[in-house]
Amino acid sequence: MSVPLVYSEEVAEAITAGQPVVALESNVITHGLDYPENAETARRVQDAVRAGGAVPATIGIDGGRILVGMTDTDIERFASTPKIPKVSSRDLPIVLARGGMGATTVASSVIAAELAGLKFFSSAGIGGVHRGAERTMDVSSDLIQFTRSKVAVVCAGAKNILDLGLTMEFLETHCVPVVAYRSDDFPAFYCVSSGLRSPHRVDDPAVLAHAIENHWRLGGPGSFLVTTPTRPGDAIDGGEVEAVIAEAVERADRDGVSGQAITKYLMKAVERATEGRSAKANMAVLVSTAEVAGELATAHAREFS
Ligand code: PSU
Ligand code: MN
Repeated sequence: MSVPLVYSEEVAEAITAGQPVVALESNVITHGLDYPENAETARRVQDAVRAGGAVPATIGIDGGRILVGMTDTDIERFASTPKIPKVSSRDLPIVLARGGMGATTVASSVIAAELAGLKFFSSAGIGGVHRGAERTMDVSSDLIQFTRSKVAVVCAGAKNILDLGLTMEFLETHCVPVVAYRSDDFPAFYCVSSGLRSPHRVDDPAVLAHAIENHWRLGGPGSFLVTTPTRPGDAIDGGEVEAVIAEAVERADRDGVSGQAITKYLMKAVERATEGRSAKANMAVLVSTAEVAGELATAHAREFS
């Protein structure tokens, strides 16, 4: 018996027609933004995938089943229902068995994408190695899942509340390809650059599609990471937020905030320090990443279907 997947009509039709589909996470809806901005943003992200030429498949858990594609009604429900649990890969079997709703992280969403036969997934910010991980061992399951699920992950890097140098090292050690699409550096979510150069730059979507397939033909067991930076006009200056983050990381340590709660704690600190500008930048990068993912999935389908 396999895990039940429930496809939205739009996604089911796209799969039948061989159209490109981009999977999206739902944890960003329930835990990343507040209502009603989260619902509005989730809809705009889906529209951005469509503008890129592909069909969006927002992933979520409901009543013991994995939703592959959400309607506007589903999105409204996920966005407005309080206390939907964050479901990462290791939580997935339990939440599915228990029933009820669950919001998927990048890790659990790529599991669902692979099960559903979808080759592309997009999220503006992936999880990574946390600052101080040498003491806390806080490394996101997202990174582990990238070593296991054959999905192309389009993102704007990861937030610089993480240790992006260590995150890049982890990806290298575990043979996860990283390509900066039409850019040179590994981006840092709403910052155009993390200050780290990406190991590869590719400008041609067709070349990128072939690189992704080559990874799997060569026996690569997991994901292929593609980064696309936010547009400079929507970006936040990395230097500006660095001091705030460093201070908030120390404060979190003193207050005993760790584990699953740390990301939200640090994001709120940045939001206060930038007087809400980071929230706007957050929305912009979610939308621009999804649009590029739609374009890349479309180019991939052109090469391989
Ligand atoms: N990065 C963000 N915002 C987020 C997340 C990551 O900028 O909301 C979420 C994503 O769903 C990601 C998850 O998959 O946090 C990683 O959580 P953890 O570090 O607990 O694995
Ligand atoms: Mn963690």
